[in-house]
Amino acid sequence: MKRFNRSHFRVASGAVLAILLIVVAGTKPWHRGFAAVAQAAGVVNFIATDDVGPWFKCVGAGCVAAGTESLAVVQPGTDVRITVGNETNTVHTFTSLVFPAGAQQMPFDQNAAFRAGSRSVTLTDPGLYVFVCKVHPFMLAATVVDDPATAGLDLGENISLVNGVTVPTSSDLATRLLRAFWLITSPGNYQDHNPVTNPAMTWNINYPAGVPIRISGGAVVDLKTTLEARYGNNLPLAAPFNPAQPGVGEVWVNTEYENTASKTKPGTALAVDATTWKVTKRVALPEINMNNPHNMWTDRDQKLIYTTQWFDTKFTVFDRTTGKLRANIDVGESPAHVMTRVDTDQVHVSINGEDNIVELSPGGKHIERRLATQFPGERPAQPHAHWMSHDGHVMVTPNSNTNDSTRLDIPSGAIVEKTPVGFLPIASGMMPDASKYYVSNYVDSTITCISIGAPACHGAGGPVASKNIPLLLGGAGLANYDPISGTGMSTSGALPIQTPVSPNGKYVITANTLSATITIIDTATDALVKVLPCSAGCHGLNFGAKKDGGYYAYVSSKFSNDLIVLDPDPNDDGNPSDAQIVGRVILSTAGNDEGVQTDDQVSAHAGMGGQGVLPIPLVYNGWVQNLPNSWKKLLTKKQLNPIAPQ
Ligand SMILES: [Cu+2]
Repeated sequence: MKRFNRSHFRVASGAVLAILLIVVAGTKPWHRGFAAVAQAAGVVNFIATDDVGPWFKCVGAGCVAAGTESLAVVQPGTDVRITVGNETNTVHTFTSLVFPAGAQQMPFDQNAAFRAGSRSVTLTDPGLYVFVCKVHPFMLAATVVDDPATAGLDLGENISLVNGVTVPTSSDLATRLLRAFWLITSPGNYQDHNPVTNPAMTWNINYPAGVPIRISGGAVVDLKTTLEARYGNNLPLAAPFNPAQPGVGEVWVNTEYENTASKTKPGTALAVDATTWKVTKRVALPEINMNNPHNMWTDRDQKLIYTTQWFDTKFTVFDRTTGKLRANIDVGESPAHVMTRVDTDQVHVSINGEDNIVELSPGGKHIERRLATQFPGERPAQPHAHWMSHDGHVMVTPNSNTNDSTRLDIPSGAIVEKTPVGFLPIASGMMPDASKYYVSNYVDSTITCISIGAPACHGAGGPVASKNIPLLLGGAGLANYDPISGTGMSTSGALPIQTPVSPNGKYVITANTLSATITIIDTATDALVKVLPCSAGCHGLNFGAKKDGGYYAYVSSKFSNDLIVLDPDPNDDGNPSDAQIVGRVILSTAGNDEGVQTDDQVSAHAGMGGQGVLPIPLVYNGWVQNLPNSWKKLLTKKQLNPIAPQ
């Protein structure tokens, strides 16, 4: 089915998009070569892996070697098939993220993530199809269904995102997603901020050369030329620098993509000293082949590190000082986030591939209870990053499989409320007084504010029970991205992930992965007030104490090896409009690893894959009051009682 929408083509021919009019004449050699390998009506196979980059790896006929192992080009009528087998240790979904507008059998999805076997769908209409795993949304597979009768690879006239947003393939949003595909699926394209291994301090994405693509209005343009004209290449990278004011304690980061020599699965946990700003410890746990450690928390005494293995079924505990393994137990498929209950010090782990939160004994050695995240008979919620209240009584979950959020009463385990949110909710953060909470909606690029008791979200006419806060589309001044021209992306948040509320309850800070920006919402208005630049694949965010008062927000990025130190409120007046980046720590120790305590040697992707961030000591209301005195004495009175009247 071919669509020709003249209004879209007129938009595309505006000055900003003049590059698209550089029509590539004739049939390109690459296109002829592609046509020869293009799979005729048949099957193209992707297999799920736990490896960095080709998480959905294309195997066999139809796969195209174009600087990525996750791309296929096929003829109309081909089945695309995903197999979850022995190259991964957990469940996945194979879900439409992008497809040609109106394409048959789209969007494609499953009722629940699956552990073994195959799922397939027939791709009939020419155009670009991108599939994602809803559990691990950086897993991507792309297939172009090419009409052999037309010149260039057919991306289709318009593409739809799974949430309904539809744009021409000539649009900024379409080409930005293409750029993100080459970035994400090829680790050679990640940002190396380490001056030792990247002395030029530039960042290059290798796109395949000589690939004509056919976009809106039948225009045929060169892929690499178009992407480089729009987004540049060999861009300068920010150099590392230390904050002038030290932090307190240390900052742990899950460098989920760092490979080490003695194990086959990726991922380490690194500790950064918040005074020297150097990596001091690396924990790879080769004895258990630790697999994609994703998120961390600690016990009351701050002596243990709890971490999840997101591409596995294991929850793992190690000693914070020595790095020695303490426990490694089966909790369920794709454990994602972990927090503790302040009144009991029990440990709560979200079972992202299933339907519950598991409650473990203090120290994390035994499973004591499972808290269901949906009512009986409902689809499994597949909760990702839950949050818990200052008194240990309230838990909220973002449910990636059901586009809603569950609020639980922790002591009884009862579901109190389920609230619809946006598409693919992924993370949450809660006010220090448990008056309201915030859920980031990944595909919609929005935040939902949800009141816990009386209406506490700020609407135009006063308090409201819930509120949708745009980060990308429909805002004024900020969050007013134009998906056609691309203006406004740097002052928006696209594909938001972690979104904690500051310990004093004044603001919500969100890491946005597609826009590579950090967005700040003022909780007094529930409006976006500030946007700052982040690194490629901006993902993890948590608050730690700044020495002598105030907080730092530490921000990790998946496709980069730096950790950003953000001072959200330098003058500590509660207003984050003066927020600024005050430091950039390099997580790669290549060329500078003397004195790093480690249990394995880095073999690839040094310092990459920044996801969970855990500053020690914990500074959130409820947790900070439980710290041992040895930690308390390093904090100010205000930091020890973050919402007490001053
Ligand atoms: Cu997955």
